[in-house]
Amino acid sequence: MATAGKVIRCRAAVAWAPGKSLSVEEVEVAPPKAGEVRIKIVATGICHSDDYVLKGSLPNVEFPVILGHEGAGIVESIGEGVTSVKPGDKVIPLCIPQCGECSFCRNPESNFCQKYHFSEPQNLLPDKTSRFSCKGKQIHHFLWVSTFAEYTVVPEYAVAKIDAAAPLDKVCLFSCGFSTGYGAAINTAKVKPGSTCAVFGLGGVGLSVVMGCKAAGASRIIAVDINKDKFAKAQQLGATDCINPRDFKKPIQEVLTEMTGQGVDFSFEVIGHADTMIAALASCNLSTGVCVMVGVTDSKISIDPMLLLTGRTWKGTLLGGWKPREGIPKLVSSYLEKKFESDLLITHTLPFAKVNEGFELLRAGKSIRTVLLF
Ligand code: COD
Ligand code: ZN
Repeated sequence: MATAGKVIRCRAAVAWAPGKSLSVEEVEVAPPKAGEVRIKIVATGICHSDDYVLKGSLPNVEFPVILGHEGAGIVESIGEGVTSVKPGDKVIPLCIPQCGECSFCRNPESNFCQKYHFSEPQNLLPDKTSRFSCKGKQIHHFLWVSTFAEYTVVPEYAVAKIDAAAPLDKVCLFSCGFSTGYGAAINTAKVKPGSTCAVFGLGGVGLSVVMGCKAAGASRIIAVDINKDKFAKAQQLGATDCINPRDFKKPIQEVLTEMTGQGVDFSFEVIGHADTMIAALASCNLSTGVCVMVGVTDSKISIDPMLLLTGRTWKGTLLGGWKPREGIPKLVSSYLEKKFESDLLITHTLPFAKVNEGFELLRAGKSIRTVLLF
């Protein structure tokens, strides 16, 4: 492409400081270095985790930064040595890389590549420099993906090549929200046919858990949220019961235990609050129940060890357990075969310039997913 090897000037939403709105600016995006890929982002979703980071709650994120981690685009140019993608390919940038070499990548049971930011900050690219600048200042990358930019640069091992037929304005959700929730049910919990599930939190990620439970053959899916406006969509996607904890005097774990006799077989916390994490754990069968934590909180949790002593399993999940470079393209193929209806998660589509409006819709509980188009 004519831009290969050159700095590209384009729009990006810069988060200059925690707690401030994003500012749509002209930024410079340097060409990819060896082992890197420059991607023209076509569409990006807004995930609650972007808002969580914007508040300054996630460690290892440095400001100013370009956020966004739910994007899809087209390869514009590649750095030296890149072999798995070429200009023109449709791709999804991955917030969890898959280097293919570390012990976790070589373990079929794990999707936690050791190049993920808990081990090595992803504020800068692996050579410890940024490809972004604005008004003479270096801007940080976010989880290496930074999809709130018209062009972004990502290491090759954090890029998944997807089917050329994939609609980018729909499959951008596979970069995080849909894959995380759907995989939490299928891969992490391994929901069994005929089982009973409870899903706490019906945002884009929680509703994807509902879809995963349904696909796995659960016979009862109890959706839990304090916003009753989320119930219609949950039912459309497979929830059999919808309950609002505020409608009950007793704790929701007691309500769920009474509804099911022994507690649910599988529970999922998809909110990111300490109290609902404990409620989700206590809601599952005390002997054989499995509780999966999808949400994150910066507060500490204290639990009664008896909750686990009786046999419950408490698990966490990142990106739904998919090994990203292999799993995400397979999910895109399943989407093209119409195996699930992830499009129903998209409630709003806005031009990129309205990124802050998209965040307001999320905070007000009015959207499930807003997709921004460049
Ligand atoms: N009880 C029941 N429901 C509640 C409560 C409560 N006390 N509080 C809030 N809710 C509901 C809200 O009404 C809303 O419907 C839902 O919980 C949350 O939905 P969203 O749309 O705000 O959030 P999502 O689905 O985009 O994201 C949820 C996460 C759990 C992923 C996110 O908040 C989080 O914890 N992110 C950090 C963890 C992470 O990185 N996960 C990987 C995905 S990026
Ligand atoms: Zn996310």
